[in-house]
Amino acid sequence: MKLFGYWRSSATYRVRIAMELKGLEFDYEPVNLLKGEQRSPAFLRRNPQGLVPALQTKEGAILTQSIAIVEFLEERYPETPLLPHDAEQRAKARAIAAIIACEAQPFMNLRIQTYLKEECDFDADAVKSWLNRWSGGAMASVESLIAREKGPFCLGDKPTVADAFLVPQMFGALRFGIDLSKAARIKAVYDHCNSLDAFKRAHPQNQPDAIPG
Ligand SMILES: N[C@@H](CCC(=O)N[C@@H](CS)C(=O)NCC(=O)O)C(=O)O
Repeated sequence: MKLFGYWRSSATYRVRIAMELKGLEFDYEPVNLLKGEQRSPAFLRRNPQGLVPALQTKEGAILTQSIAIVEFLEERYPETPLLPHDAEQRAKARAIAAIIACEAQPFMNLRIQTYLKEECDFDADAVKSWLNRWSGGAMASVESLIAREKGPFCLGDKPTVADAFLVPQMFGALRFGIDLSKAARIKAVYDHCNSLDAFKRAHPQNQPDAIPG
């Protein structure tokens, strides 16, 4: 398999975590978002949406959208499942992934940030308060969903898709200076995940296209 992505893209980071947790081998082809390579004709042929990640399967199909890619990996490679056995917990894991992918991360996206700064004249403070309201609000919902869960991960003692989505979101939240003073359980899960080899291998700073920082 080949993963097209960008080191600091949180949606790519989700897929890397899922693949690492499942022990899958894959090649990685960087798409430099800052240089606009996601809009090149070659990449648009792979993903007409002009977004990373895209995953080329062993059969040569190109899959897009991190939720769909992770669900594909779960179906095609069911060993080391990333969805809980219990149906209610499974729904909760999917809900956490959906809150992050649909309601927290999109506001941090490069094209949205560029729009705010270039077309809405948002300065750094305005961007930060906007992000705190919308992304921070979604993170608060995740915190309340997992607050009473036991175990070192979002939902118990095994990593699930909830962790694969939460860790990149937290990485982005720290980068964008989102207020996390009321996210104690999220922070504990984040620290635990980052102590594990699979999460370390998936970390943005450990990618070949990373800019050391
Ligand atoms: N909903 C998509 C989001 C993909 C996405 O937003 N990718 C970002 C990087 S995290 C991107 O390619 N941005 C390029 C741009 O904004 O031009 C997914 O989950 O895969």
